Amino acid sequence: MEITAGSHVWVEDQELAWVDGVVTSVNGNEAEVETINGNQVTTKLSKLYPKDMEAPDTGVDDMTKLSYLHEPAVLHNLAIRYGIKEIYTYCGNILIAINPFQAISHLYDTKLMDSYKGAQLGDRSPHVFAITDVAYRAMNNEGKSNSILVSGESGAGKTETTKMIMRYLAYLGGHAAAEARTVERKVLESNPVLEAFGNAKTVRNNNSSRFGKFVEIQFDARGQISGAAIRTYLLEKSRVCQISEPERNYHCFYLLCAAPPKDAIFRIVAAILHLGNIAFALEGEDSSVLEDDKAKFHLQVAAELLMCDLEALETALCKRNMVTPEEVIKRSLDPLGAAISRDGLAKTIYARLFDWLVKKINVSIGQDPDSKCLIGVLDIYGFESFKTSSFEQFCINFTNEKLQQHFNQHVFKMEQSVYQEEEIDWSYIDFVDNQDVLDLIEKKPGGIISLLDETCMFPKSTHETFAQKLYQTFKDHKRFVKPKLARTEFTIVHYAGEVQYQCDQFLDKNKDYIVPEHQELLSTSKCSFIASLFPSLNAETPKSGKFSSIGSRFKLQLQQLMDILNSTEPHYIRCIKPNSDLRPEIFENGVLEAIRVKCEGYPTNRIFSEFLERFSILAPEVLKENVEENVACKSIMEKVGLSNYQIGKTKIFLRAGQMAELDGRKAKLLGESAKVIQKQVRSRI
Ligand code: AOV
Ligand code: MG
Repeated sequence: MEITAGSHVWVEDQELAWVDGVVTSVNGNEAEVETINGNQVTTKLSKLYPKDMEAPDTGVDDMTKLSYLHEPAVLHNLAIRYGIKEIYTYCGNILIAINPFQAISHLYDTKLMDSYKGAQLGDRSPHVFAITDVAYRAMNNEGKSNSILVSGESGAGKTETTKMIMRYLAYLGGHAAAEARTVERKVLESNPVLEAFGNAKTVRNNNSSRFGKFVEIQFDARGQISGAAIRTYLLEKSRVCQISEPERNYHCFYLLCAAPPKDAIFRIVAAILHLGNIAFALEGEDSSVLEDDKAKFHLQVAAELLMCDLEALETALCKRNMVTPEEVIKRSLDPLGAAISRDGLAKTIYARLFDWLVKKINVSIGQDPDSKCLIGVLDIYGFESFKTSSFEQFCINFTNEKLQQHFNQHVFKMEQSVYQEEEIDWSYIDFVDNQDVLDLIEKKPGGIISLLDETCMFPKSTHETFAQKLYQTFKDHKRFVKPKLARTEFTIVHYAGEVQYQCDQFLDKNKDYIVPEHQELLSTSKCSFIASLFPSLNAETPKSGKFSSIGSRFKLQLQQLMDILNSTEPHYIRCIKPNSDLRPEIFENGVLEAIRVKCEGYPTNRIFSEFLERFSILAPEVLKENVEENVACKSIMEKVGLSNYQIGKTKIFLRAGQMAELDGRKAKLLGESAKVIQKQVRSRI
């Protein structure tokens, strides 16, 4: 669109992200803009976006109704709605949810649930219930599994949204109230338990999920919930031992005081706390002993709680067996080695406890082997970038990349299906996704995970050699950056932004093994529950002492998840965390990404009659000709000199920017005719 003096535009603003204003003058490729907050801004023409002066003041409930689908228009629309406490907005059939950070009354009550039951999408205001209802009905009517995928950065509201989805599904597919321990109740009750053991306070979210979760809700032929399975993904083990202020450990450690006295689960949680307090001091040249009486006390309590031999626990922490062909020698660890050994023990116990809980919950809820249809609900950990991002962030962000690719493909497919329905040609629309980042991370061989595994298996490697290997291999990769002066850091250009990773703990964190001495100790615990967490021979757990890659196993799990998702009909909810000035934080590029995918095709379409109503003024003669609507639309486009648009069966499809161009012409025409009228009036006076 030609921007001239008088054009209404959006211009970038340091604080507000975007501010609207009017162009006062244009000089070459620069423009002067007077913004509504009274500033004069000089900027490049290419940095200005046209403002839709016909957009309603209260915003639109579906972004695809916007005439101009560009970043400022999208954010402005969300901001207007957020201002009137409308936290949900559609973008086609994707639901965008903005975290309100406060309870909005009646937003989730039973009356509201009633009103969404059976309603068509779009009949009522956008809501998480509406999307869930569509998924449920699609499953019932078509006999196909559906999934609801919730994504967004950390703290954006995924877990809260997921809980609402589950509540609504329980409402739709629930049993008579007389049955107290219904399946759906058990599913809902699993949430607080898993959150106690898998959520913690981080700098981004006071109740941050530190594991991924996929809940499969099974339904019988009558559409009633008949079973459920919960799958979890990679719990952040390091949190058990390493937390930096103001973050916290898992909630359960603080709930301990309220626990029933020495319940087996809390016996373990308490033991881990005591383990954490055992400090070591140097003895001789390179051996370690308990630092003081306090350490001795904690060791004793930990041993009592774990119901294992006190001396055996101390030896397991401070010594290692060296196996030589002739004999087994006990070698002492230095204090640092003993502390690492202690933390390793705590992490392993906690991880086993968490897995046990998930299994137990699954057994308690029960599976329905005859169920043909399910609704899967995915709630993963959101995108993260910290001052020091480590292996955990690498895995979390890898998950988000995978999901983003699924999302891109889904949006693209939906676009295609609209085009197909309208029988327009879409074959030449290029589709670019984030495959290159995924290749960088997971390609086998040659990706980061493969290189990490190779490094872990080579005895002499260090995190420095790993970093060097990365620098060499990916020096020309456009998604990989070696930061200036970096020796052990690397940056990945993720779809959501750049994240710098510190690789000094990548090797250790990728190795999943249990120290044989720890295994031996706990498998002989007198507490049968603890001993059962450490069975001596278990095909599922990695062989003690042998290297097993966490990264590779995680990659495999994610692939299996993607396979399940690909066999379902997906529905997407994108959560956004607003900041004080309502600008979605840098990491919420996902929504804009959907819009980018749309913009590669025909972001705007209009039913012929609507289009004619808005633009027939540009070629009034076409209406007089009494031609078919589609021919009239074509004539207008030809007269204005626009090409590359497409005429479908009922709608005209416009390329990005064409709507604005048409509006520009219209405004000019109206301006000119206003001048003519003014002249006429003046001449009459
Ligand atoms: P997350 O799951 O997306 O982050 P949560 O769902 O835990 O984020 O939301 C964070 C906090 O925002 C919650 O504890 C609530 O206080 C508030 N909140 C979110 N959604 C709503 C809502 N619909 N109504 C009211 N308050 C809400 V993470 O798990 O960190 O990626 O790892
Ligand atoms: Mg969460």
